[in-house]
Amino acid sequence: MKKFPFEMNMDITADQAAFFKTLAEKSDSGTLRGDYASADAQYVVAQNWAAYTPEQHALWRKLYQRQARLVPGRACDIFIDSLAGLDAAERIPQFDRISETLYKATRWQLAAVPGLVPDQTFFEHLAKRRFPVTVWLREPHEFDYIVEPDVFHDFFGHVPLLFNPVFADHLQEYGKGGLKALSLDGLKFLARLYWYTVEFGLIESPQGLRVYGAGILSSGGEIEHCMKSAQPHRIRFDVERVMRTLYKIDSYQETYFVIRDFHQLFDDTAPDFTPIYQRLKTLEALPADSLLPGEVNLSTT
Ligand code: HBI
Ligand code: FE
Repeated sequence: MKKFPFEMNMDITADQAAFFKTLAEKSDSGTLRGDYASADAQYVVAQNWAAYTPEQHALWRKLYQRQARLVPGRACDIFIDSLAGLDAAERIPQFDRISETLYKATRWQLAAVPGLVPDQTFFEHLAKRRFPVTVWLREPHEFDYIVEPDVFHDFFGHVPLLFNPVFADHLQEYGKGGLKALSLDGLKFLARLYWYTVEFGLIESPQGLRVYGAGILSSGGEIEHCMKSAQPHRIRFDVERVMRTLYKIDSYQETYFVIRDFHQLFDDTAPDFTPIYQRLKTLEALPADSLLPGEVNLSTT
């Protein structure tokens, strides 16, 4: 039986206690998937790379091959270029080695974690330019769908973008903004921003729309769906609109928000969100499939 930190001799904050309580209630097993027993106060663990089995490396290779075939013409250039430099096609990467390369590029590093970590901890890592990457890999029967993020989602989906200096700076600012949002009761608004950008964002390119969101890039189905399907809306990114919009975690997205470039993401999310949170608290949230008057559905080509 896995142990939560509150069962061990470890001081945890109210935020952390609430985190484990809600996640324990949400999952069938009553426990999170990862092994939190050896985590330190920042939830960092050793990756223990030598313990991955040949079968796990083989499953990684299959996941990687399927996704790598899907990204040309769909993922943004920085993703494709960075991925190629990571040498991660054959086996689960060693985080320490990647951290060295990444640090030289944008002064970011990876932090090995047992799985989901409390919001505050997550934001603290980002604010210090450390990206939390889950150490465990899904099982073969979960090839197409997992409930909690695993090493394939976290690494394949998120790490390549960290090589872009503007995106890298944005994510650090997001972490600082997250810590601030906790004190302003604005977390749900900021979580929507993360969802519709870092996880499911699209970006313009001279060749048409491209994907930069990790939730799409690590998904076998959504990468095609978000580019080709006539169903979802694809509308211009607007901070307040995004923060007002509900999202679904168990289906393809009904709306994708499109940024012009990573400078837009950085610039538009730089201002103090305090007045925005205040305004949003007085408004109804919008359903995930809303299209408001004046909003234009963009073509993907
Ligand atoms: N923990 N490991 C991990 N990865 C996440 O993406 C993550 C998390 N904890 C909290 C969290 N995300 C949310 O707070 C943000 O998505 C808003
Ligand atoms: Fe993610």
